[in-house]
Amino acid sequence: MHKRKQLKSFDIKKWDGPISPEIQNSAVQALEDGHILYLPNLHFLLSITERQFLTPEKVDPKSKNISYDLKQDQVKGTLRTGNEAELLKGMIRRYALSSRQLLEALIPHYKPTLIQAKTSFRPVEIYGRKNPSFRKDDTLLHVDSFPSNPTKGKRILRVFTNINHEGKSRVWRAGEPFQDVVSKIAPKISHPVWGIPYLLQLLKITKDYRTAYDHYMLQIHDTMKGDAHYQKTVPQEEISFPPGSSWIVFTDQVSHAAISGQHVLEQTFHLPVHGLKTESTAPLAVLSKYFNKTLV
Ligand SMILES: O=C(O)CCC(=O)C(=O)O
Ligand SMILES: [Fe+2]
Repeated sequence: MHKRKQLKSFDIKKWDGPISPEIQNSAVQALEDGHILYLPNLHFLLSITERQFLTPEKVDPKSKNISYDLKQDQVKGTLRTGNEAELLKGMIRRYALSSRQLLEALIPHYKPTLIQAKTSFRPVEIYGRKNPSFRKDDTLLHVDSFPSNPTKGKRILRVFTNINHEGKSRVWRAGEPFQDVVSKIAPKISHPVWGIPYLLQLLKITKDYRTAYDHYMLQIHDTMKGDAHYQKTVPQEEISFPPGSSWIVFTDQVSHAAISGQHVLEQTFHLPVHGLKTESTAPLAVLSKYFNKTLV
């Protein structure tokens, strides 16, 4: 049996609630404390025609996932066209809307500030997948931070659902609490260099200004992944998410690695720190305290 102290289970069966205030309160607290909310009975139903999409075929070889932007109603990363592309888009769009409904029902406190970002469908087996750089290798423990996408302190909150139809779990590893990541990793990282963030933005390497916060988060991400000794020796536990289960996690806070599995749907949300119930556990607050300065 796997130890499951990182997980907090909630018996939720519907995407659109209603959910009692007791459950709402314990969910938001567990999430902000750095737990993974595990919803073993929340599955996402596919139609018979949608099941044809459960294959790595026709994924654009340049991108490992198929991504969807709800605002633009646009899919990227698939070689499918015409009616097939429309059906695929419909499936991912339904997940985008369902995961939004879920968060609004489960954590109404976030509703006014929650920003919906990209949705993804991940039909490629992650075990043994080749990565262009260790920085892109999500089988290594990391906290999320993306080089071209500064969040300027905003949180990264993600909803995942395993839609595998062959009984295959998604296997993750979860590492140490964010505080511990910072005390071990932060002493090794470099500080931002004056002028560089302007240059990165000017050259469109970043989509926005890379704040000191984004700089440190990216350094932590890269340093964790690049340190083989850390990867091997840090306390970690394996977690299996079986088909038909969902989970919600602040991936900028919870150290995680995705080891194996195929076919998940994922929705990313951003949340400004003032939208949280407790700001003190946010990476922004932890890092500002550690470096004793304002980071955004
Ligand atoms: O695909 C997965 O299971 C998770 C990969 C990962 O590290 C992430 O999406 O942040
Ligand atoms: Fe990640």
